[in-house]
Amino acid sequence: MPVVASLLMIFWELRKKTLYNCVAMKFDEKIVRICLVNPPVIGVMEPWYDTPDFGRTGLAYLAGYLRHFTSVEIKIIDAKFERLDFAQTIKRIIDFNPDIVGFTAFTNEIKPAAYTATKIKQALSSCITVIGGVHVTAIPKETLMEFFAFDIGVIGEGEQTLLELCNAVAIGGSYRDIAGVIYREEGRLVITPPRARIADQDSIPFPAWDLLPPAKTYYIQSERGCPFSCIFCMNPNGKVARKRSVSNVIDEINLLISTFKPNRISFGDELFSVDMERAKNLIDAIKVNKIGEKVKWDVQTHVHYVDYEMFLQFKAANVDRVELGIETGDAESLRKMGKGTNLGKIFAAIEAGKKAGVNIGTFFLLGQPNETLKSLQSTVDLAVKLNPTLPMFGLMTPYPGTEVAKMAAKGEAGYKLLTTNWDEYNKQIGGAMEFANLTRRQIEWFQVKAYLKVYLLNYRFAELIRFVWDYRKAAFEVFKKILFKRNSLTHSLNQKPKDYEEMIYNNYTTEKETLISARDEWNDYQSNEAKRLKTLKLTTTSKY
Ligand code: B12
Ligand code: SF4
Repeated sequence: MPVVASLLMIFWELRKKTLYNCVAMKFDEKIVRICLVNPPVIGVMEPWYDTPDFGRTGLAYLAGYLRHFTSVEIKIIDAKFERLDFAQTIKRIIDFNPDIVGFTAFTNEIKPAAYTATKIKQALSSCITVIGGVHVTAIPKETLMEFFAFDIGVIGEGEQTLLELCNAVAIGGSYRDIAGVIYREEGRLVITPPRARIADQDSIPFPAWDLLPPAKTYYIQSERGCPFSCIFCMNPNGKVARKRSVSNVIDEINLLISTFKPNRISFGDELFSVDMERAKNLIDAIKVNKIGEKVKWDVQTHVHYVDYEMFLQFKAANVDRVELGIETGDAESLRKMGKGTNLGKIFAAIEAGKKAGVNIGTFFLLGQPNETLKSLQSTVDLAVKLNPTLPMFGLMTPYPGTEVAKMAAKGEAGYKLLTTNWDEYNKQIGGAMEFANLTRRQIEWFQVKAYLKVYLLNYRFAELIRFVWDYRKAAFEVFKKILFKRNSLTHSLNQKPKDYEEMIYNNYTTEKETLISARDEWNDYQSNEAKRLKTLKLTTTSKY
C-alpha cells in the first residue's frame, strides 16, 4: 500500500510539473503576429510582372511553413498582385500591428522594400523588420548597411530560418543560434553560419495560397536548384536539384484547381526536366489527371534535358508552352557561359519540340561578355532561324552574386558598371551597365530589331501586332528611352513617393568591390552545399 501511495504522489507531482510547464509556456510565449510583404512597384513598366495576375510564391511558402510548425498569426500583403501603392500597403501593415514584418525582394525590388520598412519603423517602432530573397542573399552585409530600416536579413532558403526567428521573438530569445541570418547587435553586424538547404522537398507544406485573394495564375515550384553555373545567374537554390515527388506536385495542382479555379499553372522551376525520368512521370501524371484540359500550363527547362519523346508527352498532356534559355547565337559565348549548351543541342531541342507540335518560348540575353555587333547579329539570325512561338530578348544585367556582376565591377569583358542604384536593375529596360564595343543605344535597337525580325521575316504579321499590343507598355518605354537618348529608366518610375530617396538614403552606397567579393563568397557557399547534398541520398518521400 505505501508503495502505491508513493507512486501516486510521484505521478501527481509530475502531472503538476508538466501542467505548470504548459501554463508557463502559454504565459511567457506570445503568439507572434507576422506580416509578409511583396513591396509595391515604383512604376509600371512590365505590366505582366508589375501588375501580375499571380501572387509571390516565396511568401506563400513561408506562410505555409510557419503555420504548419508553430502558432503564429500571419498576414500576406502582396502589393503587386493586390495593386496596392505605398500608402495603402503601409496602412494595411500598420492596421495589422505585427511584431514582425518580412519583406521579399529581388534586386530591383530592394529599394521599394526598404522604403516601406522605413515607414513601418517610424509608425511601429518595436516592430522587427526582416528582409529575405535573392538580393540580401547575394550581398547580406551591404544590404543591411545600405538600408537601416531592415533589422534582420535572412540569407538563402527562408522557411526554417523564419520559423526559428518567430520562435525566438516569441520567447524574447537571441538570434545567435539561428543559422542563415544577419542582424545588428550593439551597432555591429552579426552574421551566423550558413543555413543548410532543405533536402526533402516533400517535407515542406504546400504554400498558403489561401492567405491571398484567388489568382488567375499560380507559380508552383516542383524542384529547387540547377546543376549549371551561367555567368549571369547566381543560381539561388544551389547546384543540386532537390525535387518533390510526382504525387506531391500533382496533389498541389489538383488542390489549386479545385480551390481557386485558375486559368494557368506555371512551373517556376529553374529546370523542370532536370531529372528526365521524373519529368516524364510528372508529365504523364498531368495527362492522367487531365490537368491540361482544366488549365493552361507551362514550364521552363534546358535544351539538354528534353527529347522528342518528352515533347510528344508534353503535347499529349496539352502543355501551353515549353520555355528554353537559348541566350545567344554566338558559339564562343555559349561555350564560355556555363550553361552546358551549344548550337547543335539548341537546334536539336527546338526541332524536336516543333516536330511534336509544342509551342516553344525562348529567352535570349543581349550583352554577353565582349559582345559585338557581329555577335549580336548572330543572335538575331539564330532567333529568326529558330522562329520560336514566343521569343524574349532581355538585356544583360549585373545582378549581385553573379560572375557578370564581378566582371562588370572589374571592368572586364567590355562591361562598365554604371550604377548600384538597384532601381535600374531590370532585365528588359534597365540601365545598370554599359558595353565597351557597343553603345546602349545600339544594343537597345538590336532588342527592338530582334523582335521585329523574328516575326516579320517569318511572315507572322498578325502575331506581331498581337505581341506589340500585349507588350505595348514596355515597348513604349524602350522606344522612349532610345528616342530621347536616355541612359536610365528612372524617368518612367512615376509611382515613386516624393520622399522615396530621402527616406531610404543612409549615406552608404554599395561599392563595386562588393560585387567582386560577393561572387567569391557565394561560390564557396554553393560548393559546400553541393558537397553536403551530394552525400545525402536525395530521394523524395513518395512516388506516384
Ligand atoms: C519564378 C521566377 C519569377 C516569377 C515569379 C513568380 C512568383 N509568383 O513568384 C516571375 C516571372 C514573376 C519573375 C519575374 C522576374 N524575375 Co524572376 N525568377 C523566378 C525564379 C525562376 C524562381 C523564383 C521562385 O519563386 N522561387 C521559389 C521560392 C520558394 O523561392 P524564393 O522566391 O527565392 O523565396 C525563398 C527565399 O528566397 C527566401 N525568401 C524570399 N523572400 C523572403 C522573405 C522573407 C521575410 C524571408 C525570411 C525569406 C524570404 O525564402 C523563400 C522560401 O525558401 C527565380 C530563380 C530562382 N531559382 O530563384 C528567378 C529570379 C528570382 N528572377 C530574377 C529576375 C531578374 C526577375 C525579373 C527582375 C526579370 C526582369 N524583368 O528583369 C522579374 C522581376 C519581377 C518583379 N517583381 O519586379 C532573378 C533575380 C536576380 C536578382 N538578383 O534580382 C532570378 C534569381 C533569376 C536569375 N537567374 O537571375 N521571376
Ligand atoms: S540554367 Fe543557368 S540561368 Fe538557368 S537556373 Fe541554371 S544557372 Fe541559372
